[in-house]
Amino acid sequence: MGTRDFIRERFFPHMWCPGCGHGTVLNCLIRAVESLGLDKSQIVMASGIGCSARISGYVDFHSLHTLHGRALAFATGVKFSQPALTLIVPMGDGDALAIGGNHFIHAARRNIDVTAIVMNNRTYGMTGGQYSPMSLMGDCGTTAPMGTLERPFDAVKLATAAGATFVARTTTYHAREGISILKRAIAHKGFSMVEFLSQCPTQYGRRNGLADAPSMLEYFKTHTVPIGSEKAQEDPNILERGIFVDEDRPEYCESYAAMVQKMAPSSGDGGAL
Ligand SMILES: Cc1ncc(C[n+]2csc(CCOP(=O)(O)OP(=O)(O)O)c2C)c(N)n1
Ligand code: SF4
Repeated sequence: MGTRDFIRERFFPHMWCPGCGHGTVLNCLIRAVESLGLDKSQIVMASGIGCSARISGYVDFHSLHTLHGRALAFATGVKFSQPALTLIVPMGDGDALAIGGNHFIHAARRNIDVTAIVMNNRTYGMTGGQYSPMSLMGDCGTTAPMGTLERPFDAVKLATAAGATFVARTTTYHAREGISILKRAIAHKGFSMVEFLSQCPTQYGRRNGLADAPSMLEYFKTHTVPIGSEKAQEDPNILERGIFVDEDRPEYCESYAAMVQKMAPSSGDGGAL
């Protein structure tokens, strides 16, 4: 199987603006899936609403395009009823951490075997550039014309504190790194969170001094460093990239199956209590 086999070509051309980073995330994802040798009939993608969420239309997996903020709830239901399937959930930063924030922390806490990809463009792209919980302090948006006064979440710290057993960050500039992180995240047994800094030149960049995709990619290049680099300790504007958490803990569906097994009447005793 080649990468094109994972694409629904009939839905192209895609709806993303020229220079949008979400296409790069799609590209990294299908390359990761191809190199893992996964059977596409065993993959389910559940997404909510947003430019990021539209990715579910372009992949030739089983796909559910659901409600804003609720993708992880749908994914949890699918995984719980069919634990052998591979669940991938692409979300925007608004989808994952604003309206969907509660689902996000609880899916992480449960350690259900789902790969959550947070496509962080620091804005609500689809609805016209409102600020999001990932907008940086001072960033401008349609709902913050003078700059937002709020501090952003750190998605890596949030996922880690909530209990995710695989936590990583990369950017659309670092596409090769993105492929290898997505491979590790999908192969990981448990809740995986991959934050992908993804550029939205249309709604974020042009309001925040980064007028086009190349300048936004340049920003990802100059404002991120591999984990452990001293630069990040010295400058709070520099973000670390890489895998922050990768640990084994009982996965929710497996723990539930073990409990059901324990409760099952032993053969021959008629199920008497
Ligand atoms: C319940 C509900 N509230 C609000 C909306 C409107 N809405 C659609 S997409 C969106 C935000 C999209 O931003 P994000 O999730 O960050 O994704 P992006 O478009 O930036 O990729 C909003 C508020 C909706 N569809 N449903
Ligand atoms: S509005 Fe932003 S996030 Fe949406 S398609 Fe355009 S560039 Fe991408």
